Amino acid sequence: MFKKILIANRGEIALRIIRACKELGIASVAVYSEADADSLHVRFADESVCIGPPPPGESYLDPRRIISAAEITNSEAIHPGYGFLAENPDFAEICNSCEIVFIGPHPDSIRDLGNKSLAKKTMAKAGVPVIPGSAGLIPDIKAAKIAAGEIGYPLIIKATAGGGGRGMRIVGSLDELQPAFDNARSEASVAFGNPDVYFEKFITNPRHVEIQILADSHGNTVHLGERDCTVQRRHQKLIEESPSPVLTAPLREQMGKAAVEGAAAAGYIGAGTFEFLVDSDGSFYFMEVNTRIQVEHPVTEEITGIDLIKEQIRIAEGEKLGFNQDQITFSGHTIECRINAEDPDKGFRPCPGQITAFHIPGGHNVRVDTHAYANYVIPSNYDSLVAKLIVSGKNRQEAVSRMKRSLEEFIIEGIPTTRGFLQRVFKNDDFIQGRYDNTFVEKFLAAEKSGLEKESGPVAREDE
Ligand code: MV4
Repeated sequence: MFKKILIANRGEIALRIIRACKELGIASVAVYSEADADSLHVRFADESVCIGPPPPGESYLDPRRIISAAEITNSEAIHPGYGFLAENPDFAEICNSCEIVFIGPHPDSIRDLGNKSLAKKTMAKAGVPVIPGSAGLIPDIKAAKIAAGEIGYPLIIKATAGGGGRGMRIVGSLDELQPAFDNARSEASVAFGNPDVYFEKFITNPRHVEIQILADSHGNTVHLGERDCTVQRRHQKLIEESPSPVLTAPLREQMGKAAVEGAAAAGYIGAGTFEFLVDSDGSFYFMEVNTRIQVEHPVTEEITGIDLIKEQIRIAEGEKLGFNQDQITFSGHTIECRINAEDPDKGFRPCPGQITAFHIPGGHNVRVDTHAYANYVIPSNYDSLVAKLIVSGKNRQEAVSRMKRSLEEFIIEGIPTTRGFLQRVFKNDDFIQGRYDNTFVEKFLAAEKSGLEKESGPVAREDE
């Protein structure tokens, strides 16, 4: 077993990893920037090292500073959390060459799955359904016209180095093709240092449903069901839940099997997430693999009872998974809301600053993952996540009602947050009924603006 792990991250996820280390009897090392000296991850870790000034490039994103901190503290392994260096194959490689275990997949897996066009080919070869589109990269406008002729319109242009919605272009007709192709390539070149793009048929009004997998280094791979992350705004997830309101048991089994077979075919080791689009007639298509622990992982932890961070650590130690697919069971319903320091009235613009009052909701089946506390100052250098509110119930109706109650109890003063917006979503009849697609937030905001959005009445009692 590892004696000491360095956490190359900050905020709630650093705390989450420190908690797992404590329960496993592993010492933890926090790294922090000058902007995070008063952060809870620094207080709760066994040791801490200041790694530089507030800009991420000079602290959390600099492999040299992280590796130095690991070496001076004799850390045997590094957990990267999410964001920052979590999906950087070069960093994973540097860790391994310094004889520090990178808690995550092999660098080659991160690199190959980070190439979205290659990942799609790998998955198609493994029998995973993929979105119809070009066989690979589209090198020039001549190839673009041929591919577009085969795929038809509307189509979507995606950057192979992109992901999470960055660098995409929807093309409605032939006359839009050339400018969209040129713009997509130059945007991808600037954003990712790689202009390569591929084409797909554009799926209208899909849902984003992702499958969590775990794979050990002994060839065992399992899935832990799905998370429905359809409620997003500009590719930022706002609400995640499991089970997905649209998945039937056979569909869950098919998608789970596809993810497990895809992971096995890629030789994947560790925790991973297979993202799928589910269209309005229940067909599912692979999109991409996230090779990190995700923000919304607690949703899966609550419905399965499995601690995903501990599993990541055990897998990195070379242990076998302690369960097989049949031993993984799903119980009840879990919903997560992300509470961000953003002003929904001003286009969700980030609003860092001092939290003057902070009270978290409690009671049965309520979990709050946060690094915030009263008088904490949210620095302006990092993301705006203040807290994840995760509630569970015996069914969706109970979880929805518990989320409403918990959002009401949550007090955050001093900064604008997304709490009030979330409260309004939980009064929307379509949301309450689980009827939503990827255009939900946009339409909800438009309806509110025009005064058409009306609250649903009181939720029917369960015995009615
Ligand atoms: C798509 C799509 C429609 N058709 N691909 C957005 C996130 C990134 N991983 C891929 N995304 C999409 N890919 C095809 N072929 C629509 C989206 C999309 C989306 C998907 C799920 C949830 C919200 C979304 C918001 C905008 C676009």
